[in-house]
Amino acid sequence: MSDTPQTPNDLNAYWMPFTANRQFKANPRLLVAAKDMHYTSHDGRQVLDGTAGLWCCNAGHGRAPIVEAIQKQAAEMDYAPPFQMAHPAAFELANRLAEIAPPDLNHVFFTNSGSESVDSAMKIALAYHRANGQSSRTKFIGREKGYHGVGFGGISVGGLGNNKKQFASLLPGVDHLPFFYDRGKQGFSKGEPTTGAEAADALENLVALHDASTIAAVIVEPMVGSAGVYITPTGYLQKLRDICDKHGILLIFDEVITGFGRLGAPFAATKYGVQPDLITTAKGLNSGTVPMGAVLVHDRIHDTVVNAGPENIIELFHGYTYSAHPVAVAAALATLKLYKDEALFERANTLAPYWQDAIHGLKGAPHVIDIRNSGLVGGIELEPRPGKPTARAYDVFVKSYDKGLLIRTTGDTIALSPPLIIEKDQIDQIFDILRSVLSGVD
Ligand code: PXG
Repeated sequence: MSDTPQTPNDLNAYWMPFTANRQFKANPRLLVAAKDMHYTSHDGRQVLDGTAGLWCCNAGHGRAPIVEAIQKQAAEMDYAPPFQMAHPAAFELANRLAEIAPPDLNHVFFTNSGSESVDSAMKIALAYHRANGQSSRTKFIGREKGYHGVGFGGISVGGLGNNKKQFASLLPGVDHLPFFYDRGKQGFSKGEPTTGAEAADALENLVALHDASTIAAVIVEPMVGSAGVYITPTGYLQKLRDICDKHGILLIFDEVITGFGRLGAPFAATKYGVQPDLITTAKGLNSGTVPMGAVLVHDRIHDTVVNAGPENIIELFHGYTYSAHPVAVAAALATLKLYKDEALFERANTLAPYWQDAIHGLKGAPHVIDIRNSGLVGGIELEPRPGKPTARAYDVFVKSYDKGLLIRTTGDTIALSPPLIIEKDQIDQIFDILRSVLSGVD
């Protein structure tokens, strides 16, 4: 037993993720309720949700059809084992996802998070090449600034130094594409930058370096989320697709953030008309209500792995106790229905020009050095305080919260991704608060 008193209000035992624990616990921000576009804070204030929780509550909070589906499922059947057993709704959900997925991505592997989706997709890519008689294809190509969750696979292909440096050696056989962003040329682009697609040509250099016969897959976020909201230049993703096709390399889109309407379409792949071989998802899949992720898999990959051996042999030695958990599945089915009934992906697309005008209205506000947007996502980059990176953005985050707005900051960039049910006056409110906060920070 530790000597630490374990009283209900003691904040000590909970080791918070991706948080400055001592700083937070000295001045905690606790959320106690959520409905539609707002959180309620522990001191009873309404806080406008500018981030859909953490890029996930795309349908808004406390939506009755999702809540009821979760309650009903928990009462009817809490759990069903997913290995050599199943429950009917899991098949139903896979079919619903295949319906909205890009063409030929008709198979679904369920996970419980984005990190698990990434590791699953990487394993599926390896299993595919092996079943296809190309077991020398074992390397992965990620990209500088990529965020692919926190599993060892994900941090290896990821391109954020802070997420790797504490954890010694990672996956071997990984290389990274250079980042595509150039503020001088792309700064203050409205929507997709029109320059920078040629950064994808670096994939040819990596293929020459490693030889195509050793490369399993390329994994990229079709819009860089966590690292600071960088919108992919027009034509970049198609170039990656073409180079991958030329060399028999699989292309994985990590759509944990961009999936389910964030960019005004079911997936970024749909919006940009570029076909990946695998898509990783989580977050918006059930609007963040129950932990869940999924990998959408091309027919060719599924069929090659599943048809590789005799019928009584398990084809993929991979899965999770909670794959297709009944409560998560029920939440996802209700969420997908809500997205459809309220046409929320179209709504995001329709609101996007208003959002774009509103966010670019901050050009010229104190400290703002770039503004980036697409669909209902936005990044506002601030000039860092000399010698104190992230400090200014952190102040903006705290002051915004005090004024009733939840934002996310990453480095010195404010990241915005509101629920897709946001109204125009709430968009105005976000930028009014930010304008006044930016004027008040040094
Ligand atoms: N891929 C991408 C593209 C993500 O954005 C993950 C994988 C991992 O998902 P899980 O469910 O394992 O967390 C993510 C997660 C931020 C932030 O500050 C973003 C994420 C997670 C935590 C913080 O922007 N995205």
